[in-house]
Amino acid sequence: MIKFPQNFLWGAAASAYQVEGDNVSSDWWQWEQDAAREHSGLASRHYQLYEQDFDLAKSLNHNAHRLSIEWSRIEPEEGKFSQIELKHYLDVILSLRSRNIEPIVTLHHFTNPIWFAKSGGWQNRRSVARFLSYCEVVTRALAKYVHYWITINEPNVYIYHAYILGIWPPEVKSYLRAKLVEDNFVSAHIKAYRLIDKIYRELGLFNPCISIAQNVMAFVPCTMNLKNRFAAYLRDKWYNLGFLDKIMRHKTMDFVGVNYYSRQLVEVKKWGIANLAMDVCKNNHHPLKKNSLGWDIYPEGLYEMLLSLKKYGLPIIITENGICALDDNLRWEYIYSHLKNIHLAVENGVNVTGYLYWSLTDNFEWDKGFGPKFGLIGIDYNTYKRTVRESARLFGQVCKTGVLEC
Ligand code: GCO
Repeated sequence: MIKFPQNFLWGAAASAYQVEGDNVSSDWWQWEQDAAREHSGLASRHYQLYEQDFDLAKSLNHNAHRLSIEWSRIEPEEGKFSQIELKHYLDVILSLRSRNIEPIVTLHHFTNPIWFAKSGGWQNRRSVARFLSYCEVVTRALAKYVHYWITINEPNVYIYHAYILGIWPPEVKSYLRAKLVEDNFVSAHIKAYRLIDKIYRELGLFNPCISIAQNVMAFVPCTMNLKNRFAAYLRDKWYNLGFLDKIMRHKTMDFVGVNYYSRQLVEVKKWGIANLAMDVCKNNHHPLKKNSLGWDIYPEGLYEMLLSLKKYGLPIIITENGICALDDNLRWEYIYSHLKNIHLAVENGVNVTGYLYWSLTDNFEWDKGFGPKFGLIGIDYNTYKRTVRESARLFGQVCKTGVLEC
């Protein structure tokens, strides 16, 4: 029997664009219309059905839920803030609180307002000021009911897909412009942290807990030659820890938000910058079970990562961990094995204070569409009927007791 610490945050995570539906003022919505892509459309209709979803989360003994605020709803035109949408998100937050579920609120989860994207998005040096203006309006509206804030979700994933691979909007392929965006993201987080903190002090409220949600991967050398080991080290330093180190230096992180999914098997063909940064093993060496997107299932990577994050001396919340799978037995096996590795890290002195499974319901998996099924709760996209999966009930028992039966 494995017992997790008292007051552990247990629940699930989601993002507005992937679950709400009809986010028509978002750059992603426009991008979907411009190309023959799967449209997010009504997504999981969470905008209308959030009370139903939170009833299910409550029935599954969740005491925390991570959501994001859709910037393009709050500010569909630059400088014009929607009181109706601010009220909607206040209702969502109060709906969680009324069920004794702790809201963990993300301010930026990959999507931007169309007007922001048209002005150059995060490449524009005014992007930071624009983001702060949005953050101020939302923070003042929700501060009283929100203890946990995530300023930016996975800046590394967003930059990699949108500015290096160029497969997400705005489809740029430029290391230089990626670096510019990263600098603006770092500045945006640091200033947003200080702004949120100032607002809470002005309002005479408790101290909020503010961080980012950082995607981290287990970079594992395929063979232990120097190129592979050096590349794995570089990727860990840049991809996993670079942003965290920067915001830690500016003392703008109250906990470490960690999104962990998988392993990357590093096999570098030759000594070259792009090779060291990107080459992976394509021969399926050291094969592992995979999710339906082909990502390796590698729970021990989370243990190793948590040990390396101990250096920050801060509480750590697993803000995302999940699997897309048609076989729900594999979903429970994934959850169980990752929880075991989290607990092993706790036994080794790592201060993990929460685990949020990605995701509460099936949802829109960005450029992959609705195919990947991550949800604890399945969605029938013809009727929007919710079906609680067996893995959700098994996880719900752990949420209730804090105990993982061996
Ligand atoms: C991410 C995002 C989520 C994804 C999830 C599965 O980590 O990329 O936070 O929006 O849907 O991780 O890929």
